[in-house]
Amino acid sequence: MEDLKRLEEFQAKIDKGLKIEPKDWMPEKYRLQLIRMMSQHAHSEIVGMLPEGNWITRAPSLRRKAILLSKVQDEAGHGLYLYSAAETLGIDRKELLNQLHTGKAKYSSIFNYPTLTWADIGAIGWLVDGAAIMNQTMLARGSYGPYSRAMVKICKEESFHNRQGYEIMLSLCNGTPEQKEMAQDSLNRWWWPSISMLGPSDAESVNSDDLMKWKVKLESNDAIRQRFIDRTVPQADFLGLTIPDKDLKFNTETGHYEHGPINWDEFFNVIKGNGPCNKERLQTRVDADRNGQWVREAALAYAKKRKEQEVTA
Ligand code: FAQ
Repeated sequence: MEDLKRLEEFQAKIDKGLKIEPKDWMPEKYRLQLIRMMSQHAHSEIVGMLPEGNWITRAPSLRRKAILLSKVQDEAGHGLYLYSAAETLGIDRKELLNQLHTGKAKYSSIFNYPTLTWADIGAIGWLVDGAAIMNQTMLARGSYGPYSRAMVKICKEESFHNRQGYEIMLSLCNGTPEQKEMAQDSLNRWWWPSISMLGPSDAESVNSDDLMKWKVKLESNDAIRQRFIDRTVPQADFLGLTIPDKDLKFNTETGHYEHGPINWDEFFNVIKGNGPCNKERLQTRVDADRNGQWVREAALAYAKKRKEQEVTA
């Protein structure tokens, strides 16, 4: 009875648009859903550094290199905010990382694709950050205080990432025919993974009902996907590039673009660990964790020593 009353009060608070804070009562399922989603998000930011990091040493100019370095560092910062925000739910960062390294926790499907050319850095900023922003501006209005607040700064930085990506595409499309071809090839490879990264169709989304009832997600996966497509197709037109979807057409009655079938088999195969780069990405993270162990130990030993010195002084 007590729990039922608390549950009603909790839902009433959410329905009023109030935030849930770490010390507030919350149903266990809400806590676990948030840990799942926020940690998956944090892991995505950290693993997401890898495909772009691959091009830092090969950026075509000092300006491009400085921008890319800054973007990749931003992603590290996003991961750290999100791990901190997830820790407010009573789980330790070590445990979260352990779940990533053992394959128990997921990270975004999109980062299991390779970055084959410089144009892929443009396509990631334009499409991947573009899709991420659509989703994250919604999450910034979500019910859990620490998550929604982390999203505000993250979204501002993602907007810069999105612009830098589009600017790379614009330069390539205004360049030589070979450069424009490189941009088109990149769009061909990143389009479908970018629209599927927004999650399975509403009919297949197992978590949406709970998350929407609790206003963690305010819109469904398909609604966000539609908004992303509607915004991105005119941008491709402006670049003079063709979206690789022969069924794509504008419906004048609904005011939306209709798209062809998404290959969900490929999506589910990637999230099961069988994408082109899954094994390499995970191994890189596991190695980075192991190689950084001595740094963490040294930092903790130093902090302990300083504390001891302060006590004796
Ligand atoms: N990849 O029931 P739903 C970024 C899983 S950040 C892998 O619909 P939900 C920034 C899902 O976990 C990108 N797995 O799930 C950046 C569930 O399995 P589970 C990451 C996915 O939670 C840019 C199952 O499928 N953003 O890009 C994916 O209601 C450039 C059924 O799905 C976030 O994480 C996927 N794409 O909706 C960084 C945002 N989609 O866990 C570097 C926060 C679904 O039950 C460079 N997350 N699954 O075993 C969300 O908004 C939601 O979790 C969704 C999925 C919308 C991703």
